[in-house]
Amino acid sequence: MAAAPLQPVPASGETSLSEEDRAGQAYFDRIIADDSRIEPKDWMPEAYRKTLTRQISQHAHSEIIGMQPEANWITRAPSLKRKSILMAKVQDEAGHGLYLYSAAETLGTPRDVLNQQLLDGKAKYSSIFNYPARSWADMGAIGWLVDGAAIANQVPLCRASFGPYGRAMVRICKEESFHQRQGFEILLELSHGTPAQKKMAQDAVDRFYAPALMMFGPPDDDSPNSKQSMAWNIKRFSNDELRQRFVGMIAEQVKVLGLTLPDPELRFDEETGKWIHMELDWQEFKDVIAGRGPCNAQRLARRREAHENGAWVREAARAYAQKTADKRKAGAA
Ligand code: FAQ
Repeated sequence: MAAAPLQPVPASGETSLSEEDRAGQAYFDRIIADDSRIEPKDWMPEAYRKTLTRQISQHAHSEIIGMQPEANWITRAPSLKRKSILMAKVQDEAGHGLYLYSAAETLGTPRDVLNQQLLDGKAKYSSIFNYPARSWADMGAIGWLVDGAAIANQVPLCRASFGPYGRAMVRICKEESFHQRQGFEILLELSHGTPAQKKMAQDAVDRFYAPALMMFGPPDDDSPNSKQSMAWNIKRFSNDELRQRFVGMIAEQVKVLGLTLPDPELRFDEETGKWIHMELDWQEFKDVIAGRGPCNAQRLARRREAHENGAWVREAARAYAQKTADKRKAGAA
């Protein structure tokens, strides 16, 4: 997208804005109305920049913290093949974090600032990663339900109005599809295994079902950001719309697995064309995002430890950058 053609526009009663800002706002409004894309150097309202920095950085933190529940199982994977698949998946999540931090940085906040917010416990990340991964079957449930919910939420974000975010999401969604399939395949194998394996698979689905539905965020009438984010073409569907759509997908897939979803109220409502699911425990959700979930403290402690252990890499990178700059200067002299 080319930079905004900053043409003066007639004042629309907004006297406190400079002429340049009014022109920028008019350009921005036109781009949004045309369902086109805003690029980093384009003019954008501060609130748009802020909400995107918030959402993209929370998303990046989720990918990085989200590596932990599965990384714990790499050494315990039941075969070499399973181990290498799981390692590849965890590495993919790190890559997603990097694309997303890069996209967030184009809005003006450096990555180390965003990272510090996470380390200080001031930034949110997805509630789901504060639940423990207790058995090998949890690797299946995380892939099928957590990556499945992530895809349902993120495919519409490929059309987000902010270019770098939408483009990052295209690649992320492709990789998440592979993740979901590998999770489904783990559960399929277990559910067709011994009675103990099937029980382990069902137990994992039972524990991850409600937390996976909460990934879509609070109910629409308690979602302060949705309305504006939808008006700006960042979000394309509301939290509840995506949640019920996801429930409909897994309601069919669970039959193939030969397992059940722990939801006595699950049904398709012919009248509204929507899936109905049980009421979720929103107090639990609030507690988890306020830092009081089963694993919040453990996840942050592990992240801080990894950050400290990585100090030598940052120092080496800085020294290398300095050496390269010195060499370039000496060459130019
Ligand atoms: N957890 O007004 P809304 C993955 C916060 S990636 C924690 O509805 P919004 C890949 C929300 O930030 C999973 N906090 O907010 C993977 C806001 O807080 P604030 C992450 C939550 O932004 C798989 C407040 O509540 N995906 O799984 C949650 O319009 C396996 C009010 O909520 C994304 O981040 C939550 N679940 O809608 C990795 C996708 N829900 O900042 C490893 C991008 C809400 O106002 C292994 N994000 N909050 O204080 C989004 O689509 C949106 O940000 C929503 C929330 C839908 C998450």
